[in-house]
Amino acid sequence: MHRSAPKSDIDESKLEVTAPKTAAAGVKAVTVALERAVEEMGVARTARTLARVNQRHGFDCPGCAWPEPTGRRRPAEFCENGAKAVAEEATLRTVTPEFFAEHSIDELSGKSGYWLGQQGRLTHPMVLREGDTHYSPITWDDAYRLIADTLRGLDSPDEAAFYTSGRTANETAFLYQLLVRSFGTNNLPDCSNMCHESSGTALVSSIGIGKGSVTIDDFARADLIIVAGQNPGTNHPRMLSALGEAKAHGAKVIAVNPLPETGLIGFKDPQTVKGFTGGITIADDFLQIRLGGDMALFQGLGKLLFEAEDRAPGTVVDRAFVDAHTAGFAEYEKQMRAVDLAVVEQATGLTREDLDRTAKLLAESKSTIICWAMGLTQQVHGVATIEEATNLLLLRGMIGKPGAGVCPVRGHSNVQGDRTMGIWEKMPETFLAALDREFGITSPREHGFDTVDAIRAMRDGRGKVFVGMGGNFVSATPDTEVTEAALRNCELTVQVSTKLNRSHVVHGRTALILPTLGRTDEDTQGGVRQQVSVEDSMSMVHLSTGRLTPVSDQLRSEVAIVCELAQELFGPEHPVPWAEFQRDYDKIRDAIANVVPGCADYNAKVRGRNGFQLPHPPRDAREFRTDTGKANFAANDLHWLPVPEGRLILQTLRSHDQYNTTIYGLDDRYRGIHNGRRVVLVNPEDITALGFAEDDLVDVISEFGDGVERKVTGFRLVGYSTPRGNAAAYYPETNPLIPLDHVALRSNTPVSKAVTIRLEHHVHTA
Ligand SMILES: Nc1nc2c(c(=O)[nH]1)N[C@H]1C(S)=C(S)[C@@H](COP(=O)(O)OP(=O)(O)OC[C@H]3O[C@@H](n4cnc5c(=O)[nH]c(N)nc54)[C@H](O)[C@@H]3O)O[C@H]1N2
Ligand SMILES: Nc1nc2c(c(=O)[nH]1)N[C@H]1C(S)=C(S)[C@@H](COP(=O)(O)OP(=O)(O)OC[C@H]3O[C@@H](n4cnc5c(=O)[nH]c(N)nc54)[C@H](O)[C@@H]3O)O[C@H]1N2
Ligand SMILES: [Mo]
Repeated sequence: MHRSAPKSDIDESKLEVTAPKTAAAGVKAVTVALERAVEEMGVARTARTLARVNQRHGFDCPGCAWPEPTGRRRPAEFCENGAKAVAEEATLRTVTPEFFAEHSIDELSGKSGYWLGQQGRLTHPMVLREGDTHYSPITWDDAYRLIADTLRGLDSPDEAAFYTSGRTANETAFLYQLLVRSFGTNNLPDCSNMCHESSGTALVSSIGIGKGSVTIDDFARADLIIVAGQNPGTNHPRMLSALGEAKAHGAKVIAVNPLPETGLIGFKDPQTVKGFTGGITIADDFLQIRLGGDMALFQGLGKLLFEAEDRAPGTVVDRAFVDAHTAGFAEYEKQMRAVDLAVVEQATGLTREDLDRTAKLLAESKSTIICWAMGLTQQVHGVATIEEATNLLLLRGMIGKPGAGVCPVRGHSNVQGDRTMGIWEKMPETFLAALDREFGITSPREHGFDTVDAIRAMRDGRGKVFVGMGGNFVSATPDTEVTEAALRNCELTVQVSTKLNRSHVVHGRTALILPTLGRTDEDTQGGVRQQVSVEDSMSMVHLSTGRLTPVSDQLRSEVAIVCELAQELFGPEHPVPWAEFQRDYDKIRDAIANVVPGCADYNAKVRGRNGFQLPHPPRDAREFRTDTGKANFAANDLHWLPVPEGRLILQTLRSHDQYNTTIYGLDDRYRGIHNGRRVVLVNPEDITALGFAEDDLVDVISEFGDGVERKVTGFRLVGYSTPRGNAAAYYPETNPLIPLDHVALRSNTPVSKAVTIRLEHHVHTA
């Protein structure tokens, strides 16, 4: 069997900075992907695994939520970072009971998240009881009993919170929320609360459904694609192929970003022969916007579109669409006409020429798509910003027509599916009623905790049990010190995980680690191989089948864990057929078909060639199920982020060598950062103006006005192309800087992309 030694921990003194790359992907991406894969899993397992990523009879890539093409699939339908995601999971390194006997919690809590993740796959259920210094093995039955006893001992089911990360498959997600609601709470925080919650909130209000309205085929039909607040070269690399194809059909692509992200600016498709030789520039235009300036940009463009309509009446505003399908147009028009373009220039850092050029493209476009990700959602005014983007499309009649629409590009591979299956602290009454009808249970109706509220509850002693279905709650959430104390306050923390992470070493008085199968692992129940299903960013649902032999016979599937726990918790008389669900996942899908809208005949449809597409009324029929029965123009007051004197505004983002809190390696190749992660990217003129020099070691202090000093130390200053007054640094190292109460209005999403900071010279302490 192939095994390689885990890597040693990060030594930031080895950090190197080189010039950022001008083109993404290409041959280098292929070699990096293969090297990582072979290192983790050996040649044979690499070949077996990578050949099945995103193929019709293979497994869904555990990387991002970008859809697979509907037509011919290429033999390698994955990217460098997908291959890293697979290698990370399919590694042959293991974390065994011997490992835990050797390393105390105290020791492990001194290690970086990178080191923890590199140790390998978890192999056995482990427990840490009050006063223990080390985790020790526990049987599955004892683990379930411990959880069930603790849950039953609570004063109220609302004292427990059940988190979900977006890798969980539909079948698990459906059963997990069923367990939680049967238990009696809606406390279902999920990673989406920190991710696209702002998109969902805005889109439900504007068009009546919180999902994107385009399909992958629309990309080839669009003539204008705006990519705002997103770094696809790193986080959705296969999207670059779709953008490349759109360009081949004549589309123009505009990147709106404070950073000149590699890939948008240059791209070599590793999957085509041409990719090995030349490359193309994806973005025809790059608007280097200031952090938090997008709302101003979209409003400025709105104003310019009305002015263009004045110059050539009947050519810009899609009157027929506006009259037939929308509400609130008059107020929106009034608001836009009052926009002050001088303020827009100040807020965005863009010139009048930039605005005019973009408005002209919008006015002339016959089919426009607007894509976005965390750069828009993780802002105080993220919801309003997305509404403004949607306003522009509504004005031009760009929803529910080929080649046009809204495209929030999701993060985790099944984060959208989890929501469809009921993972939400405030599912609508129709869903809860259907659930109750199907199973004869009574779901609670009071809304539960989202992620931020769950942390507040645990901090204040109102939350006593935390269960994590995947993810790394402690590292993914803001205000690390507060969150860690909140988790430590719990009576019991339970993590269903594939790999070791910080949420295992920052724990409640009693803690459990339940090791589970991943996407790539074969899942057999009662001797029969099972399949699960997932939904991508464009509402396509399809099956995923793992084929690898699990690294330990102690691993249980997430479905099995939920079903076994439910039987322990509820006893044999419970109306939900948990044992039957565990034996045959088709039975779960039959129940999903009865409960979840759009899922009728799920088992048959999901086995279709490309799976099936969930209904989307605006996309399918220009039907808008909003409070007005029409698409709503939103009228918002303008907000933007002036930079206080002597301060910077910091965004926290991903390197090219990580998956959220999972650090694959220390090489952010595209941005020229190597062998380390503690860097702050700042405009060189700001570095000088603030009295520093490039390469200085600094401490970063965030200022929220609540009297708390939030600080991270020993970061290297790197001069980088970003607007004056803006800075960037990696997450999760900078999460201690993000105040828990610094949240987006209406979506309660932590504001990870706009933290006011000041820098101080770092003083070495021995
Ligand atoms: N390899 C890999 N793939 C991933 C992930 C990963 O960690 N690694 N994570 C997955 C997940 S869960 C998600 S949510 C997605 C995240 O995908 P992205 O949203 O692309 O991720 P971030 O690294 O947070 O990058 C945010 C981008 O927005 C820009 N930005 C920041 N603030 C602003 C702003 O105010 N305005 C504008 N216009 N732009 C701004 C940043 O410069 C950056 O390019 O990727 C998914 N895919
Ligand atoms: N500052 C800052 N904070 C952020 C963000 C940001 O941009 N800036 N982004 C936010 C976003 S968009 C998101 S989505 C969240 C991510 O938050 P999470 O989803 O909670 O975090 P991940 O790092 O994706 O979780 C990784 C862990 O999941 C477990 N895991 C992996 N695969 C599986 C599986 O198949 N099953 C199970 N049970 N476990 C598995 C492994 O143990 C691994 O350690 O972070 C948010 N936090
Ligand atoms: Mo995400």
